Amino acid sequence: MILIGMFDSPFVRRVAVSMRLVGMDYEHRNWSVGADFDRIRAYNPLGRVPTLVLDDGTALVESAAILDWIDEAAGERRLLAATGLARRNALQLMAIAIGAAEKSVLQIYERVFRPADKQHEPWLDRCRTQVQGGFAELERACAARAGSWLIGEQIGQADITATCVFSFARDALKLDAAAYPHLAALAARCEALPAFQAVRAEFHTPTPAA
Ligand SMILES: N[C@@H](CCC(=O)N[C@@H](CS)C(=O)NCC(=O)O)C(=O)O
Repeated sequence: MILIGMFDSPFVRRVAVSMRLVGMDYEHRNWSVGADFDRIRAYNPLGRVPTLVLDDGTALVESAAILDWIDEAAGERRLLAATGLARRNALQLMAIAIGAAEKSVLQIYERVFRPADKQHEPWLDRCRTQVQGGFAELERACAARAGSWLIGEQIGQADITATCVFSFARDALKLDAAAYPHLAALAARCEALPAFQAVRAEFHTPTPAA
């Protein structure tokens, strides 16, 4: 299998961490959404990452859909409960985290892909408010489960996604981690694991292809 995308992306990283945690091997293509846009489009019509190319050549796109496939293939090692309240609660936390990630990425793209005179501060402020709202909600969930995993008794997809998004925002947006102490504690616990350390990358500002 081939995983396309850089590990500074929280979407790519949550897929990479998950594959490691369930024991799946992959080759990595460290392609940038800026400079390698055309190479990525050869596998994904949207030109986005993550893209996971299966051994039969099928290219899976969109991190949630890829994680769904990983969980199905992982069987008992799955990272998201198959049914019930644990699944619903985890999906809600993941949705909040991913929403915060999308609004973080949009702030970066406003600066990278738009000329300076076309950047719109009120839009950036709205994104910042949304990111803060998302992290505040995750902080409440982490505080309620302090010292434990977000759902259940072992690490799961909610922990992985919350950590990948939080670490990304801290690196890329200089998010004030001290404002979210319980989330920071969860992230520190996850980041200490080999599966996270193996796919850690400094944030790299994409450069649009010429
Ligand atoms: N909803 C998508 C979001 C993926 C995403 O936004 N990836 C970024 C990299 S962090 C990307 O491909 N950006 C290029 C673009 O959207 O044109 C997912 O979960 O996979």
